[in-house]
Amino acid sequence: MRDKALPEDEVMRILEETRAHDYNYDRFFSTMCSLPHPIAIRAHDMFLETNLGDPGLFPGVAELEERVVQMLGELLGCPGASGYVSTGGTESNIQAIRAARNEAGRKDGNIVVPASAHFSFDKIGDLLCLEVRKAELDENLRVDLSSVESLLDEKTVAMVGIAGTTEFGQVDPIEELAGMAQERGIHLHVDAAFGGFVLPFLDRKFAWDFSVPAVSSITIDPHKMGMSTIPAGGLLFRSPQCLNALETETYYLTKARQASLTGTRSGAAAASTYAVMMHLGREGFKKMVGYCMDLTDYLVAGAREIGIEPLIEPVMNVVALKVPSPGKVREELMERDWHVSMTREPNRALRLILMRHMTKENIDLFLKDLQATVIL
Ligand code: 0PR
Repeated sequence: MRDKALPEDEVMRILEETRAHDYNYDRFFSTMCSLPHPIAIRAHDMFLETNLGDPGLFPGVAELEERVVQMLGELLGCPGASGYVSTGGTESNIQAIRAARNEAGRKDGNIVVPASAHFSFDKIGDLLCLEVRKAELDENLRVDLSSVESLLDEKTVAMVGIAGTTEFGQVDPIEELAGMAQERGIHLHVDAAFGGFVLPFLDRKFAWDFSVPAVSSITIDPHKMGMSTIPAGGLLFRSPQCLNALETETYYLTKARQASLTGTRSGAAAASTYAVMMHLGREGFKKMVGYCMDLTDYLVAGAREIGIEPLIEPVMNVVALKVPSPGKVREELMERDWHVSMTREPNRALRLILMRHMTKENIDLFLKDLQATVIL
């Protein structure tokens, strides 16, 4: 740290200069985040210094968080759901599995997740000392049920299904997983970090949320398709006991017990999420998701015109394109200032997410570069 103070203007100049090194969203096909809705930014600013870690000092924002949980519960088929606004999908997944493990009361357990699970589940295995068993995928890149079945045993504390996989945007057969979970009395967690704000607004309907009786918990991220500011995640439990299984005593705070993973946590995330959900309503979200799906269809049609096929017919606004040497193609595209990512082996492909910051004009430009790059 410096010894002497630096004038504010000077600091701001450094910040601006450094900020200019960041890339711009309009060239991003690789991100599940997007530009926050303007009302989210206003709400975020308004609640910047609030701390939900000590909610007795900020009962106003604590009330907003409760309303967010209530609205998310309604959206996901369980109006009385318990939960809280977390920092994102990783925290929500950690906490869901931690609750399941604590409820099961065993420390030497395992969890069964699809091979397509987000890497947060590898962190979970390490943190919670659980064995992470990965079930194979079927030809549609959904988890294979017989593979799941073969991995379950008496030490399984949780099963995971994904509603909107990170790489393919695919939805696992949640009802069938729920059947297995119910039969064995195992906690079923649904990771809808991405799909949670997509699936309710698609014309095509899936059975994946709390309307499926054995679904015990859901991760849903406002900072992905919820148009909120970062860091805003959501964790919901069907039963309040699960949330209780996460509580620790907080001896000297305004509230005697705390279920969140972090202590100090920004109320800005809850305010921002609340503002967007109230302002847009289902109608606004349907429009935004419709826009992203329209972009998805446009991209896939354009890719097909230049002879490039998707790995699966897109279910939501995530597309995996089959190209030769995807790693090289990605590098070439990055040189042309396009940011795309890749899926894992054995289904290596170019991965694109069509978020609300994308436009058809930029898709046209991108497809031209993609064509040139693939021919190279
Ligand atoms: N579950 C699923 C299904 C996810 O897709 C993700 C993240 C998570 C959990 C973890 O969420 P947090 O990152 O909020 O903890 N999916 C994106 C990914 O890893 C996150 C992301 C967002 C990555 C923006 C890059 C980026 O630029 O691809």
